[in-house]
Amino acid sequence: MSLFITFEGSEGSGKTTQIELLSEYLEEKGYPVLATREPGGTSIGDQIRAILLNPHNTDMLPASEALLFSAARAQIVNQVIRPHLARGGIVLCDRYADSTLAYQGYGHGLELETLHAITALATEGLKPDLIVYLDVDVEEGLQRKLAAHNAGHAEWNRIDQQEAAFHRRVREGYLQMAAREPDRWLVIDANQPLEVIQASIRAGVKAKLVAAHLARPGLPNPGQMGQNQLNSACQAAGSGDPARVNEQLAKLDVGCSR
Ligand code: Z5A
Repeated sequence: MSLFITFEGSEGSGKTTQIELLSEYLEEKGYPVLATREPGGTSIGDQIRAILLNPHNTDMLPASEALLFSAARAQIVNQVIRPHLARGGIVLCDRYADSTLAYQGYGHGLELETLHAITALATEGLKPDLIVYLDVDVEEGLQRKLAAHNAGHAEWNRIDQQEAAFHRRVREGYLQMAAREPDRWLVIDANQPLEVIQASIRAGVKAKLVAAHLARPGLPNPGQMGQNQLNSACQAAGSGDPARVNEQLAKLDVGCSR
């Protein structure tokens, strides 16, 4: 059983923090977890990252950005993500293709159809099972990132320095994409305390683990009844209420931890 989970959100939304907490939790449960990030995660990807985020590269065109992010993505998908999924592991990736749609598409105004085509080439069609979107107010996120930068814990990169209107378009783009595919996107209010956000993420991941478990060949078909309960569990996860999702999962005749 493999699971591919990506984390999306504006700067300072808390992706890195939440991935670390989720990774520890899943490892404790015995799952083989690989946490990685974009751009980067491979030798070539890290070199591309340095070009992309260098604050001095102020004349970089949006099209160049889209192609460079996609080149780094092609490397990480082929060399890191697919191999781990093929071994039955769980991949947690800090940003993925939806970042290109949000930043280069909605943010910079590049044509979404073209970006979908480039992305399909880079990912060979690999899509996440779950996209966790941490929705933070743009100003709050930028303040968090600036505070982390001033404390020496984060870079202040070329894309951070875009104007606030750009960051608002990015957020709006994310919300539109999430609204179109509610079964794959888990939208969480990231203005909340860390533990509340983590509890909602775990609830959503548990629901996906149960779904992946049920889909394994050789297991009894959950039947319509089980499927309905599973759908309720996934919807409860979307509501951000861990108690509700646990209640729904308990009605299913499967465990969600190994
Ligand atoms: N980009 C793109 O344009 N196109 C693409 O295709 C891809 C990326 C893949 C990568 O930057 C940039 O590339 C990114 C998008 C663009 N834009 N920018 N800038 P990056 O990798 O350097 O950074 P990032 O992905 O944007 O993440 P981040 O800004 O570093 O933040 P984060 O990982 O989401 O948050 P964090 O590091 O966990 O938390 C930030 C601070 O907030 C930290 O001090 C935390 O302690 C604090 N924090 C976290 N959660 C909370 C809560 N809940 N309350 C209070 N404080 C909190």
